[in-house]
Amino acid sequence: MPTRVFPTPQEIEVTNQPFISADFRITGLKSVDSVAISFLKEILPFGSTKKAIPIKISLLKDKQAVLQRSGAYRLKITDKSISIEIKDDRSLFYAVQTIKQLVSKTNDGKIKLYPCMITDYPDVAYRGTVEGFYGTPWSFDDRIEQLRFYGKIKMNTYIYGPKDDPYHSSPSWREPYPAAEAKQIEALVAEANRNKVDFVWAIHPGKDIQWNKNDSIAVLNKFEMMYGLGIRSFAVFFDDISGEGTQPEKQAGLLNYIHNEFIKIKKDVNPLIMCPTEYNKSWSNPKPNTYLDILGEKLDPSILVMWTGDRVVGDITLEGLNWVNTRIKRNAFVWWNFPVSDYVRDHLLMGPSYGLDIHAKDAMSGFVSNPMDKPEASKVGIFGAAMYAWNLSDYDSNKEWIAACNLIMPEAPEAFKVFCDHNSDPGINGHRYRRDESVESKPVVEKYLKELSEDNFPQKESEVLACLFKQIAETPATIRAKSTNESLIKEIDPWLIQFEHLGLAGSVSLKMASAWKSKNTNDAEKYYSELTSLLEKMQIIDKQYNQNEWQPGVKTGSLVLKPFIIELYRLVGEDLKLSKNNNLATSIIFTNIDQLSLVPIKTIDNDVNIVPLLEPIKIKPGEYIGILIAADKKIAKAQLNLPSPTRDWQCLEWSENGQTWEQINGKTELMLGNEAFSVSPKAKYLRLRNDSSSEQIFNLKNFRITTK
Ligand code: LOG
Repeated sequence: MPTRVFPTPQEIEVTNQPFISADFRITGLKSVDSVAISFLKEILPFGSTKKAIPIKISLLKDKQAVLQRSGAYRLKITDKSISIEIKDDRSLFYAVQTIKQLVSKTNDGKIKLYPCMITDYPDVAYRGTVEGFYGTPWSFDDRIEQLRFYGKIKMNTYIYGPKDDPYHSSPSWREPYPAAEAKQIEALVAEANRNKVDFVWAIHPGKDIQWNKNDSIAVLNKFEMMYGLGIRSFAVFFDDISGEGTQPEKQAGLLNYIHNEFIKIKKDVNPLIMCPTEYNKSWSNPKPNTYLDILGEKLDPSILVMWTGDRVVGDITLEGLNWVNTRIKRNAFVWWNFPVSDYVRDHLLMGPSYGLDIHAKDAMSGFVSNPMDKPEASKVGIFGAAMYAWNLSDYDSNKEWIAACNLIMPEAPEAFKVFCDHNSDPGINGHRYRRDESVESKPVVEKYLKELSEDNFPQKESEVLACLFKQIAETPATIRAKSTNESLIKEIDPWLIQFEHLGLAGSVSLKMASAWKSKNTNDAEKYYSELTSLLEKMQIIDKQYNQNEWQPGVKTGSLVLKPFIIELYRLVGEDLKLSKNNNLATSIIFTNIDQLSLVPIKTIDNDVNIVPLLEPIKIKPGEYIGILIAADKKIAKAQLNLPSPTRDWQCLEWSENGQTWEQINGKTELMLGNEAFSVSPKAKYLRLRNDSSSEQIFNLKNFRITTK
């Protein structure tokens, strides 16, 4: 049998009797896409002998609606002829991609093909990615490679919207790109076209837009400039803004203006896409006739509206889509925040793309994944998204995850799977988004600990886990030695280093527990101290690599394996009285704002920080945000940067017991600065409270305490 065709075609019948040929020729339609044809010529040898198998290209005659979709094709291969029926250029390109997957070569270089009949079309019209994360945007080379990858997996949309491109957002959205960058965009558009990907250029003007003619024209002018660079698809994002820019009537007014004055006038431009300010259910005003309904009512029906689901980061469900679709009066264009990691930068999200409803194909107009700032590593998650959006009912996240690992690291697929399997969960985060990790090892770890707690030695589990940790320790070297994908290795390098140590620490922890259980105290102590230095080494790696101001460090195996090792370390240490007075008490966030309750605290030596948030935070009257410091610490100083449009609501206070509070006067002006100020030596708590009678909004840039 030939290898599998991906994404899974809607209808496919393949025989298992291949034929062999060394010669093909094209007949039928003459004016077809030359890119697809030259690509076909790379796959199949073309000649003109009598025996050449004709490849006939014709238009799909079927009037079935699904076969009228862009990209639909029918491919019929027999040992006498190949017929490709197409709807458009994209169809031919996809049919050729499919042929490429079906072809194999004989020893003497001839082509081996299996007769088959495939009828294929996408379930979702727009499928792709949105480069929409915060942090360093992808490079030019990264993007070229992504566009080629999308062509292979039949994705047709790349939305360009990196938050940290100043020409996409404030301050420079009104300005043209500098010449060198403009040239690169032109080249990217050309590559996108070759791969039948719509390069959608997005603007993010809402931070400082003025609702007047000048700024409407400014958006239009910028779009005109981008049109000049070859862009034929446009988007306007209003996410993560506050104040003036958030008004739905004004947003709809601008978008309709762009639709009428630009999109409709240019005959070759795709429908406009917008990202609303209330882009997920948890942030939406549930009352009727509010933001989403106003957009639904006012926006031209052709404008596509993006949506991240019930939460910023979460599953996509039919129920959730139905909820928003009713309000926006159209099918939502899904912006899936996976595998993006800009809110958990010390983790990699390499696991399966699951949490996607396979019954939702008629409830969405598009489906794009927001990836990590690491383009190559993101391919695992993106592959799943592509398979899902092409054929929902066939989608199996685990099967596609395995296929992704095989495709992305064909030189070492097993090692790559091990790496991805234990680098999936984002850890505790403000979005409360967690992912499965170490799925097969988890029950073994649980059984192991249960047996230990019942005073048995889990011999079988110990052996299984010993194998696993050995494999983990060897995985980074295997990946480095075998993979030819240098960019990928570079992206994941810190995690490879940490992963090796995780494997080593795991192996030692098992030996330690085994010696301890068999009352071999000498060996147990020896392994204990070996484990201590490995754990210290892991801490050093965490402080040395991937340092950034958000979530610095390198976490791996953080859902199952690392906690397991720590648990063994604690058990043995306590029992043998070896623990080095590890003070487990830590500082915690002190807040009654729901959105913030799980936001982690980052402690480095005496520096205690609330991990900053990307999006603005709403604070109701009486709500507060602060820190309760670790039991054995004292507050030396504090430093805050919590910008807000107004400041008279901000009441800064400290407490010794969390019950009675003392106000710190005259400090609110510091809220915008970065100057440190001192706090009473008795303080254990420091918080900022909304002392006004209305809801306020602020950005959590810096909330830092220095302890002593
Ligand atoms: C941003 C996005 C960011 C993502 C994950 C949307 C529509 N906007 O909270 O730029 O990458 O969440 O952190 C967002 O998702 N804001």
